[in-house]
Amino acid sequence: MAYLKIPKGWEIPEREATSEAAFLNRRKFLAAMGIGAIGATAILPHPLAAADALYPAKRNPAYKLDRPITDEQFATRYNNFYEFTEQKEGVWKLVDDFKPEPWTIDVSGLVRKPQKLDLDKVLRQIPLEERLYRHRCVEAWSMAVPWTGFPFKALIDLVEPKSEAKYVRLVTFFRPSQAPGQRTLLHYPWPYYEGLTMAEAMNELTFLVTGMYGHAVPKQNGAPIRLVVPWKYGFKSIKSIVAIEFTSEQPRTFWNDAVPSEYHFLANVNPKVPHPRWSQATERVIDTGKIRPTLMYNGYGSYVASLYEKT
Ligand SMILES: Nc1nc2c(c(=O)[nH]1)N[C@H]1C(S)=C(S)[C@@H](COP(=O)(O)O)O[C@H]1N2
Ligand SMILES: [Mo]
Repeated sequence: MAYLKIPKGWEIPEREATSEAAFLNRRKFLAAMGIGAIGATAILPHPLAAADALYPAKRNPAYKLDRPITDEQFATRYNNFYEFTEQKEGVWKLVDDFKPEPWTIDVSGLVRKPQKLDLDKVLRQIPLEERLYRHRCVEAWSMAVPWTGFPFKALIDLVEPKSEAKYVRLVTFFRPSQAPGQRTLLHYPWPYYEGLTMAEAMNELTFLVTGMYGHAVPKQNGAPIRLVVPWKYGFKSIKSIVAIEFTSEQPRTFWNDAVPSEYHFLANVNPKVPHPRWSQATERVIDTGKIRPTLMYNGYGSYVASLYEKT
C-alpha cells in the first residue's frame, strides 16, 4: 500500500496557517523591530516604539497597597473583555486582529472645547505616573495592579466642561471584524458604554490608564486607553475608550441595560450589599487563590465616601 504523507499542522508553511492579515502584521512588527529580511518590507517607524519610551513612568508613592502586587501573568491572562469572549482565560488569545493605533477619542457634549483627541498627542502633553491600585470585580475576584496613566481630571480640564455638565459618558470601540465577541455575543447592546457623575470623574483616584507593569497596556487589558475607578466594581472601568460625552442627564450603562436587576450605575464596592446571586463579603485573589475580606469602597473610603454622604 502506498505510503501517503499527510502534512501535520506544524508542517504547514506559516503563510498558510495564519490569516493573511495576521501574517502581514507580524512582518510589519518584525520589520519595525529591525528583524526580518532587509528590503523585503519597508522599515517604517513603529508608533509603539515611541509609546514604549513613556514606560516605566515614575511611581506616585501616595497610592499604597495593603497586599502584594498581582503576578503580571495572571493580570494579563485572566480578563473580562466581552468584545472578545466571555471566557476570562481566553481573551488574550483572541486580540491579534484588534488594532489600537492610531487612536482618537471623540470628546463632545457640554464642553467649551469639543474635539477629537489624538492619543499620541495627549501622551506628549499630559505626564504619566504609576499608581498601585486594588481592583475588585463584581464577580468576587480581585487583583492589585501597577497601572500607568494620568488623572481623568487632566483630560477633562483640556476640554473645559460647562456648568450644565453633570455626568460623563464613555464608549468603547465597535469593531466586529476585530473583536469576535461583537460578532457572536449578539444579545449584548454593543458598543460597551459606561458613565460617572462629574464629581466621580474629577476625583483624584479616577485614572485613565495607558500602561501597566511598566509598559504599554496590553490589548486584553484595554489598549490603548481605559478607565480605572478603583472604588467601584470592575465593570465601571471601561476599556479601549473611543468617545467621551459630557451630559446633563445620567447616562445609561451597558451592564444595567443588559441585566438591570444585577448591575447599577453607582456600583460602589460594598461588602454588605450582596449581588442577587452571591455574597460580596469576600473576594478571591486571582494569582494566589487567597480569600480576603472585601473592604468598603475597596479601601478607598477616605477619598470618596464624602461623595455619597446624604446632606
Ligand atoms: N469595553 C469593556 N470594558 C470592560 C469590560 C468589558 O467587557 N468590555 N469588562 C469590565 C470588567 S467586568 C472588569 S472586572 C474589568 C477587567 O479588567 P482587566 O481585564 O484589565 O482585569 O474591565 C471592565 N471593562
Ligand atoms: Mo468585572
